[in-house]
Amino acid sequence: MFERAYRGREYHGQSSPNADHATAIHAVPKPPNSMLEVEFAQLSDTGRVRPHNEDYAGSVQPETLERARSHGWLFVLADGVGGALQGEVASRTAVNSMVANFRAAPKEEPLTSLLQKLVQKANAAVFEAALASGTAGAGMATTLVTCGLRYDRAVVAHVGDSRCYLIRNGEAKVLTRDHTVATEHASMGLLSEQEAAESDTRHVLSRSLGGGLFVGVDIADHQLLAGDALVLCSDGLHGAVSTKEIAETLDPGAHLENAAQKLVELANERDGSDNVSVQLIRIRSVERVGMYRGRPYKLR
Ligand SMILES: [Mn+2]
Repeated sequence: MFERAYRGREYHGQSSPNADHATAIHAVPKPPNSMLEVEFAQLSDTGRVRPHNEDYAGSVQPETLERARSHGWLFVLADGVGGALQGEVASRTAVNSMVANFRAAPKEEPLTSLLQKLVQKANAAVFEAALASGTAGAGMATTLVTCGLRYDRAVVAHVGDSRCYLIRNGEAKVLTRDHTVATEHASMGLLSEQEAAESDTRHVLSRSLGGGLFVGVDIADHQLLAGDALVLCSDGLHGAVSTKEIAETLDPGAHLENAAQKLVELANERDGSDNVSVQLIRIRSVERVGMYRGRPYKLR
């Protein structure tokens, strides 16, 4: 059973020289003052039924303190859809586009405007990949959830039903709202939350990357506290594992690699019909700054 559950596991996220396996721990050398310090682990698994893993994840960690302040960290996870191998192409194209453009971004561009642009570029990249592959590419699309970290802020952007959770003081809360037909119907009052959670349309995306030249991106800025954890995941995880269980798995003593493994294992035990991917980010400390017109200044 165990072997079956883990067959076909793949590690993604080979996006930086020090992060070419799933469980890399990212930390910038400690400067004299307190600053943002981040620990990270990720895992992507094919599940027990599907022949391919159409999920894909990547990250960018700053190599220097200066880079931590001018750019920060980027995490991104995508769940591809489309016939044949198109879903895999879509999610990989989107993640690689985000990673490359984050690296190439100008210094100190506010994360909200930067992520907005990067997601639009990733959308265009998937759209073009679909066009380039002709009829085979029809319907090629992907979800995307991404999180940028700098100083004491997390900016979260998403399209589709991949989610970001914030875990603080043992409680998890979803920072994203799924772009699915069921959720849209619930927000219009056509379905109750309960009906939406059980509806057949809960897996039907109302927005995705790659469907057109432009995409509506939901984006929000959150303050971080030391001890917070962020979880990015595909629906293979949140469809099978509850918010409460995610919070419990991420208790402050938990080793991130073990927590990632536990979550994937739990999703596979319960369901296993979909690919399961998770990125776990723990905030060890933050750098508190004030912001004036999008620029940071030191707080005394
Ligand atoms: Mn999925």
